Amino acid sequence: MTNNVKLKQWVKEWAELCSPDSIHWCDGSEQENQMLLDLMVKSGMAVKLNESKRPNSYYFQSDPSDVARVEDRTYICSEKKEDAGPTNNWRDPKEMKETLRLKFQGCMKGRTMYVIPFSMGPLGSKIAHIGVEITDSPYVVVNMKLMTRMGKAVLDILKDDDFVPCIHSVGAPLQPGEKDAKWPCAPIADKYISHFPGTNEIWSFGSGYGGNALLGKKCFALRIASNMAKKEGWLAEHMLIMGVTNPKGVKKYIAAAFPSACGKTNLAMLIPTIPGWKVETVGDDIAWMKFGADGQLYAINPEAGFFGVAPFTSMDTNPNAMLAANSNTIFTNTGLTPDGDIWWEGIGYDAPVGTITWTNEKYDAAAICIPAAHPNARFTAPASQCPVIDKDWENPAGVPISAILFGGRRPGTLPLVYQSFDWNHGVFLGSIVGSEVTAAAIGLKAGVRRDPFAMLPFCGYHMGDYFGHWIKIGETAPDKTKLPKIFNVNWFRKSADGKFLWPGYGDNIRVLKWIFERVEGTSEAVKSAIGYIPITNAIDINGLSGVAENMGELLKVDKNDWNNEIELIKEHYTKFGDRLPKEMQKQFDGLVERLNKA
Ligand code: SAT
Ligand code: MN
Repeated sequence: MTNNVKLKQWVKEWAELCSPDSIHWCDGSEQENQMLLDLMVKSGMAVKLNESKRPNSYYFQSDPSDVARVEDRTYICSEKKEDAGPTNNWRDPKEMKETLRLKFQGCMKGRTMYVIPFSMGPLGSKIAHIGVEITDSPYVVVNMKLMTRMGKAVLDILKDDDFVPCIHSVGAPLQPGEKDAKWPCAPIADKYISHFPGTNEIWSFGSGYGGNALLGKKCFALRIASNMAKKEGWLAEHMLIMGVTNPKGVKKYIAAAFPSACGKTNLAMLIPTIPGWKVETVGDDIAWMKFGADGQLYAINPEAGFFGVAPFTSMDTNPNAMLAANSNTIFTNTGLTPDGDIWWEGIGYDAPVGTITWTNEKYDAAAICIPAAHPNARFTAPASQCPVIDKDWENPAGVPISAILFGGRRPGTLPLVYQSFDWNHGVFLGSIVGSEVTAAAIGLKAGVRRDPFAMLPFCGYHMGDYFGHWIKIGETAPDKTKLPKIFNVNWFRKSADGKFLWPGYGDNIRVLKWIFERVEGTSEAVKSAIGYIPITNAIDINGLSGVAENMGELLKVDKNDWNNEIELIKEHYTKFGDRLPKEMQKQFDGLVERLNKA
C-alpha cells in the first residue's frame, strides 16, 4: 500500500466502478511473481515449460481474436479533433469516458484488481517517468514485471501526483461459480485502447494482448509520452538504441527507427562480420531522448525487457535474442512441443512430432498454411539476459546519441545508405519513411506504405505538428554542432530479377562503419540530389563475395525512380494539409529542384 493520497483515491474510485472481488497492490517481488504464475498454471491459463530446457519459463495461448494491437480500436481523445490529426482515430474525451465508464462498470466481478506501480526508465532517472496500471489480468502483471521496473521501489520514490494513470480490464467479468476462459477478453467491437493526452490518462478495455494491455509500452512510452515530450521539449521515439565500438575502442551510440518487420531487434543485437567491431544493445523498441548539460542528446531505453516477435528468430538470424529468451521468459502464441518446450516457424529445426499449435491443435507440418506459431507470437524476456546488453543500458543519465537512422523495406529507389545535409533535411527523411507492402497483406494496397519516423500507429497527436516538434528540437538545441547526424538506410534493395543486393544481418556493420566514420569525419561521401552518398569503395566489403558488383546498383540514385518517388511523397504530404510545417514543404521543393538539375 501507499500513503500517496492521489493514488489511493484513484484506486478507490476505480475499485468502486469495476467491483473486483479483491485488490492486490503489487510489490514486484519474486514471491509475488511466482504466486501469480502458479495461479495461472492452476487455472489452465499458463503452461510451465520444461525446467531443464527453459528454466522458469511459461507458455500462453491467447484467444484467437486477441493476437495483436488493434489499430482501428485505438483512439486519441484530444479535446479538439484536429489535434489528433489524419493518422489517428479520434473520439471526444467526454463521450469516450461516458462510453467506457459503462463498460468498466462491474467489469472486474469475480476477479482480483492488481495495482502495478511502474517506472519507464531506470528508477530515479531524470528522463524516466512513473505510471500506475490497474489491471484484472495476472498475465499483464507478470509481463509488466519483465518489461518495466515495477513494485514497491517505485512507490517509494513516487511524489504525490507524478504518475500516469493507466486503467486496464480484459472486459470479462465472472458470475458466481462461472468457470474462467483460458484467455479472457472482450469481442473485437468491445475493445477500446483510449488515450487522453489532455490529462495524460490511458483507458484500455477488452484486450489482454501486448501493446493493448501492457500499457507502459506503446500507450504510455509512445502515445502519451510523445505528447509530454512535445510540451516539455524532448523526444519519445519508436527507436532501438545500440552502442557501436570500433577496433580502436572508440564507442558511439546510434538510435534507429524502422517500421515493423524491418528487423529492429536484429539490428540492435547484430553480430558484426568485420573483425574488431562490436555492437551492444541498449534497447530494441523505444528511445526517450533529452539534451544533457553538455549539450548532447542523451537516450534511455524506458523498458526493461524485450517483447519480441518469435517466428523466424533463430540462432542464425539473431542468436542474442535466442539466448536472452533461454530462461525466465514468457512465450505467447508459439507452438508447444511434447517435451514442454516452445517451437516456431523459422526457429532453425523441424517441429518435434506431437507439437501443438497456438490454437491448441496437433501441428501438421504438411499443412503449411496452418502454422504452429501465430505470425505475431511473442517472447517476453528480461533485457539483462541479452549477452550483448550494453554496460550503460540502465545508466540513469542515458547514453549520448551520435547518429539517428531511418529506414524501411524498399526494393527500389532508396540507396543502401545516405546522409542528410543537415538536421531539417534529416527530419524530412524521417517524415517520408515508408516500407513496401505486398498485396498479400490483408486490407493493404500494394506499394509503399508511408510510416513517418515509424510512428504512424504511435504518434499521440497531429503528425504534422510532430514534424514541427522535430524541427523545433533542432532549432532549440543547446549546441547545434552536437546534434546527432541523420541517415537513411535500406537493407532491402533488390536487383531487376528480384534478388536482394545486400546480404544484411551481421554485414550491416559495414554500413554502420561508414556512418560511424561520417560522424567522426573520416569517411568520404559525394553530394547527390537526395543527400550524401558513400563514394566508391567507401563501404568496407572486404571478405564479402559477390557484393562488389552490386555496389553501383546499391548506391544508385536514379532520376526516374526519384521522380516517381516525388509524386508519392506529394500524395503523402497532402494528408497533413496546413499543419505540414513550411520547412518540410521547403525541403520537398529543394529535393525537386535538385533532381531537376541533376
Ligand atoms: O504488441 S506490441 O505493441 O507491444 C508490439 C508491436 O506491435 O510492435
Ligand atoms: Mn515496436
